[in-house]
Amino acid sequence: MPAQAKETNVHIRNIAIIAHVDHGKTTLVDAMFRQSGLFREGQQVDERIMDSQDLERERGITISAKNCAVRWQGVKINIVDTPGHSDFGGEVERALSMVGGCVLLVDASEGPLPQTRFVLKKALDAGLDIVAAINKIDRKDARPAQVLDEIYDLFIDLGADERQLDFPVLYTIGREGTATLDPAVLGRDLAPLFEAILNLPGPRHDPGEPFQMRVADLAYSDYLGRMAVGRIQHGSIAAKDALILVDAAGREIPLKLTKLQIYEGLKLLEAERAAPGDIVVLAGAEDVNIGDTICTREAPRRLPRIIVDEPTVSMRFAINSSPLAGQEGKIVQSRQIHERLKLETLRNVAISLEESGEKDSFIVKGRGEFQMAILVEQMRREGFELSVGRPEVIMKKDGQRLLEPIERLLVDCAETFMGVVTEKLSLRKGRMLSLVNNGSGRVRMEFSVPSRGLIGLRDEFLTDTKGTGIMNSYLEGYDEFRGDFPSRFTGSLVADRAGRAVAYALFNLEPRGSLFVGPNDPIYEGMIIGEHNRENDIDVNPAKEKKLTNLRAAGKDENVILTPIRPMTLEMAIHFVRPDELVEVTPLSIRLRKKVLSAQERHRLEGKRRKGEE
Ligand SMILES: Nc1nc2c(ncn2[C@@H]2O[C@H](COP(=O)(O)OP(=O)(O)OP(=O)(O)O)[C@@H](O)[C@H]2O)c(=O)[nH]1
Ligand SMILES: [Mg+2]
Repeated sequence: MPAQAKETNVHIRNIAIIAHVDHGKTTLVDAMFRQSGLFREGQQVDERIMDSQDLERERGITISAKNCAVRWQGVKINIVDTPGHSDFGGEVERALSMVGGCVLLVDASEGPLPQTRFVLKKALDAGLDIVAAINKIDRKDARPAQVLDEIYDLFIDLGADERQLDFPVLYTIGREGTATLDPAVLGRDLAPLFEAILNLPGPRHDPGEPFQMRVADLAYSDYLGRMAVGRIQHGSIAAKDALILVDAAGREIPLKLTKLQIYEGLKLLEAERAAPGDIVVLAGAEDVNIGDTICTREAPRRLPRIIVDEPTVSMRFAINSSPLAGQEGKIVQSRQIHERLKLETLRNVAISLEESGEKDSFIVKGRGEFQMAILVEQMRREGFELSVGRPEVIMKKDGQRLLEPIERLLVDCAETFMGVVTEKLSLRKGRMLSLVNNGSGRVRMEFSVPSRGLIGLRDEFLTDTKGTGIMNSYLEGYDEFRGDFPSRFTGSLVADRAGRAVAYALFNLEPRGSLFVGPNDPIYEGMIIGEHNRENDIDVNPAKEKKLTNLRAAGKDENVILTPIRPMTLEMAIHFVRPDELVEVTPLSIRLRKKVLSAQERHRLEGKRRKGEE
C-alpha cells in the first residue's frame, strides 16, 4: 500500500523559485535573505549571493539549482533557486522533486516566455502549489494587467486544475525587496510574499511510516566526501541512524550516517534530528546517486526515481591531438577526461555519457549547446586540454521514418530586420507560423524550426538585429526530418604548414575572408585560421614571408595594418565548426582545426567522397 499523506508539518515550507531566464529569481532570493534578517544591519553583501560559482558570477546567470533557507514568523522556508536558461532545465526538474510549492516569477514587461511555460508545466504536472509574482513592476515598460492575463492563459493552456488556477498573485520589485497584492498600492517590503508562501500547506507526510527520502542533489566536502541532499518524505531521522540506500538497480546498500545537516540561511547547520518534510544533507553515503532512496533497514521502501526529459544534443569530447597538445594544460589524458565526464553525470541529471567507439573519445549528451559549452569552459578552467566537435541534435527513428527535434521559436525585432531574420530561418527549414505587427515599429513572429537550425543562430541573430532582437524557443517535439542544410554557409581557410603567422601573409589573406589568428600566433597544418568568403575550404600559407628584393624592404613586413581579428569565444567556436572540424581547447587557447590535419590526406578523402557521389 502506498503511504498516505495524513499529516502536515506546519513548521516548514519547501519552495522553488522558477521563471524564464533573467526574470529576477536570484535577486529576489537576496531580498528574502535581507528581509528575514539574515544579514546584520549595514553588512556588506554581494548581489545575487546564490550565484556562487565563478562562471555564474561572470556570466550573470544561474547554472545549477541551489538550496538555502530563511525563517519567517517561526516557520522555516527552504528555498531552491533554479536556473532559467532552458539548457539547465534538468536542474529545475531535480529541484521540483524537493519542494511542495513554487514562486513563479514573470517579468512585468516581457510576460511569460518559453521557459516560463516549461517550468510551469513541470510544476503543474508535479501537482505543486503556485504563487505567481509579476516582477520588475518598476520597469518603465511594465504592463502588469496584460501580463496577468497572459499568465492565466498559460495556466489554462497547460491544463491547470481548479485548485491550481486559484493562485495568489503578487506584484514585486525583487531588486528593492517589495511586494504588494494591489498594483495600485506601492509595496513596502516582502511581507505579502512571505505571507503567501506561509499560506501554502506545509509538507505532508504519514506519521505511521518509517524514514524515507529520495536523493535530489549531491553535495561535496573535502572532509565528509559525497553527501546526499533531499526532502524527508516520511518519518524523522537522527544523526547516527543506521540506514540503507536503494540504488538504481534496486540493490540495498547499508549505510551509517556520519553527519546530519540542515539548511540555515546560506549555510549548513549540524543537527541531532530532523523532522518530516525538512530538507536534509546526509554524510556517510559515499556511493549515493541522485534518484536513489535512503530509508530504514527495517522497512526499506523504494521511492520512484526522478524523471527528467531526454537529452536533445550530443557532442564528442576527445583528447587534444593537435601538434600543440600538452603545452598549456595540466590534464590531458583520455582517462582523466573520462573520469571528469563521469563525475559530471553524477552531479547533473540531464547529462549522460557514452563510449563513442572511437579511441580516446566520448559522447556527452545533454539539453543544449550552451550546457555543453559551460561544461567545456569549466573543464578548461580546471586545467584540461581537450578537443570537441560540433554539438549535434539527437534524432529519433519511428519505424522507417527519421524524426528530428523541432522548436517553436518566438522572435521580437524591429520591422526593418524582418527580412534578414525570415530569410535565415527559411534557409534552415524554418516555417513561419504567425506574424504580428502592432504598428509600433516592432514585429513578433513565430516559427517552427528544426533544433539543429538554431545551433549558433543566436549569435548571428544578435548581429543581424544590431543587438536589439529577442529570440526565445522551446522544444515542441519530434517531427519528420526536414532535409539537409549546411551548418554553415562558408568554408574555412586552412593553414598548410606549421610555423608562426606573419603579418604580411595575413594581410594578403584578408580579402579571402575573416581571420582568427594574428601575427606571431602559432599555426600548424590543418589548423583553421579564418572563415573563407566562399563555400569551399582552401589551403593557405599564413607563414609566408615577403620576398625581399632589396635591402631597404627588409623589416618592413611589420608595417602592414591588419584588420583587428575577432576573438573566438568557446561558444562561437563550437557553433562555427562543421562535422569534419574540431575545436581545440586548452586553459589558454581556443583553436579550430580540421579533424584530418594532413592536407594530402584530406584531399584524398574529399576525392573519394566526390567519387562516391557520382
Ligand atoms: N528593473 C528591475 N530589474 C531587476 C529586478 N530584479 C532583478 N532585476 C535585474 O534582472 C537581471 C536578472 O536578475 P537575476 O536575479 O540574475 O535573474 P534570474 O532569474 O536569477 O536569472 P537566471 O538565474 O540566469 O535565470 C539583473 O540584471 C537584475 O538586476 C527588479 O525588480 N526590477
Ligand atoms: Mg538566477
